Order: sequence, then structure tokens, then C-alpha cells
Amino acid sequence: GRPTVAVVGATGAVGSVMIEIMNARESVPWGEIRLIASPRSAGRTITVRGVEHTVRALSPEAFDDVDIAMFDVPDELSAEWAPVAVERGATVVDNSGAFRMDPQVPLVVPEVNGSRVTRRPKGIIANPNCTTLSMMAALGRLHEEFGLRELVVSSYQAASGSGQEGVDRLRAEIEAVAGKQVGDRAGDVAEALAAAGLPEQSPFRAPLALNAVPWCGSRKEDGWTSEELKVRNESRKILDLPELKVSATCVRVPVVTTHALAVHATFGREVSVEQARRSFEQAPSIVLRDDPDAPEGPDFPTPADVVGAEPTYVGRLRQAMDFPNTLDFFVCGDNLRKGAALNTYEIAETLVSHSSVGE
Ligand code: 11C
Repeated sequence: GRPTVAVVGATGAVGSVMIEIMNARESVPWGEIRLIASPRSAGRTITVRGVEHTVRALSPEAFDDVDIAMFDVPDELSAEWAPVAVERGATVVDNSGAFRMDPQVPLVVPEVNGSRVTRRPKGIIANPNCTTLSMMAALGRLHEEFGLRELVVSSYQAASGSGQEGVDRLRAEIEAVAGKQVGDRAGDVAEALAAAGLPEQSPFRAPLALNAVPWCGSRKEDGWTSEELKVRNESRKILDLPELKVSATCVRVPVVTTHALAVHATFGREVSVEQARRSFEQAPSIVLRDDPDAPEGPDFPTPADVVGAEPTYVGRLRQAMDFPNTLDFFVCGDNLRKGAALNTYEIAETLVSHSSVGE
């Protein structure tokens, strides 16, 4: 029969986008759609594709007869519950960081390495971090054309990467400085936030309103952040380039949704902007917005253009002046869609199209 799919974390930020994605699909391959969340949210009703569903509480029995369980929950919960779902017979597609670097767990971006879904010794497939994912469709394409050797990236990450808490904090900070002549010296913004009654405790390491904060995630060795290491490790794994040279600087900017990255990618041979352009134009999941001579002014993607969109947007494509094998470009991806819910859903669709579950 048709497979049963479960959304675990159905009431959270990413889970809600997952349901939006299923509602927007022309057709879905699922027999049953099951919504699962913490006992706190259980009993709520959510309409999916015109049918009212009651959210079930997370429990081992909730996974009975589930073919694919898509997990959109924090790392600790995935670590604990994904194996339970597998034991009950489900294949898990996990959007947390719990299993990404496990050698027995494929890390999948369907248009780059979709065939890997078939080898999953633990019954788990991992979805990459949203920052890595935002550039992966474009990089996968260029790697196929030219052979990627080195990757230097700077990110411009949205507040929603820090969850609803991050979104709430950014909105409160913007409100606290809006319409006021807040000074531009160190401390002026912090003072305005304190005056507006905002707690000093914040998901960000510094005021984000009127600012940019070169810190995403947690502290790791030698001054790197967790987010910068994820970009390095996950890019290597997805592209199957364990020796790829990667250096990333991850920066939080006062944007609500959509991560952007400035990418400096070096290849094994001379590159051509024309060839890269053609390759992007042929990729169904990439939109090239790169017309510097457009009559209405130069055309390029900004995060605001991309919110709610499924594809990755690429612009500012240039041959690096002093580096014959290098392309520079700017890429934007909705961190809650391709960066999270959409890619997870596409992995689940890929599993079905490989007839790899639910038979
Ligand atoms: C951020 N990319 O913008 C992070 C959030 O590994 O799934 C996602 C963390 C993860 O802060």
C-alpha cells in the first residue's frame, strides 16, 4: 500500500513549514500522514491537505506502522527517539545535528547525492545544517562541472536559524530602536535595548539590531564556532570530498528568514562564468538572478526576495580576478525551507521514488 509518513515535531517552527509544504504539493505519495509532537502539544488539531489531524504524543507506539518518520526536533530528542522509531520499523529522516557526521548515516541533498538514501545501515538519513544546505545545490552543480578543490565562505545568517526565540528577540530589538536616534557607538544599541526593558540574556552574543554579529552556534576549539565547523564537515561529507579545504566565517545579520552566503569556490581547472551560468540555468532547484545590465538596475537575489521560495537563488557570479580557477558568487536560501523542512521532505520523497520504503 501507500507508505505512512510521520512528522515528528509537527507543532514546531520547522514542523509547521513541513505541513505548509505538504499542503502546497499537487499530490503526495502518502497513505496516512501522522503528526507527532511533545505530550504538551498532543491533542491539538491541525488540518493537512483538507483533513483534520489530531497530534499524537511522542511515544514508541506512535511509530507503529510508520514507514518514514521526518524528525524536526532538537538534537537531544532526535538522539533519543530516532532509534526508537527505527526499532518500530520506520526509516528516519532527521533534521537535527545528532547523526549528521555518523559514518553509518548518509547526509543527503537529493539533487546532489540523492542515490545515497539507499545505503542507510542505521535506518537513519540526516538532513544537513541550514547554512551548508543554502549553498549546496549550487556547489554540487559547480563541482560536477569543474571539480571543487577549495571553499571559502562567509555567511549572512537569519535570526530564525536560532529558532522562534531568535525571531522574537530580533523583532523586539528592532522595535526597541525603531524611530529613535540611537547612536552608533559601542554600547548605544545595548543601552537602547536595556531602556526598552529587553533582558540582557539573548540568543545572540551582541545586539543584532543595527548590527552584524560574527558568532553563530556554540564555541568550539581554536576560536571556531560550531556553525563554521558544520559548514566544513558537512560540505566534505555531502560532496564526498573528505580532503576538501574549507574555511568559513559565520555571521548573524538582522534578517528574520533566509540565510545568504558569499562563496569563493576554487576548482581543479580554469572556470568559465558562461559555463557556470548554463549549468545553473539547467538546474531545476536553482534560480539565477544575475543580470548586471538589466534596464531597471542590477539584478541579484537578497534574502527578502527568497523568503517562502523553494529554490536556491544565485547572483553576483564572477570569475575571481586574481584566481583563474575560482568563482565568486552570492547565494540565498530560505533556511526553514530548503535549509530544513523542504530538504527533509525531498529526502522522504526520494526514498519513495527509489521504492525503498513502504513496499
Ligand atoms: C543557525 N544553522 O542558523 C543554524 C541553525 O545544526 O541544525 C541550525 C542548527 C543545526 O543558527
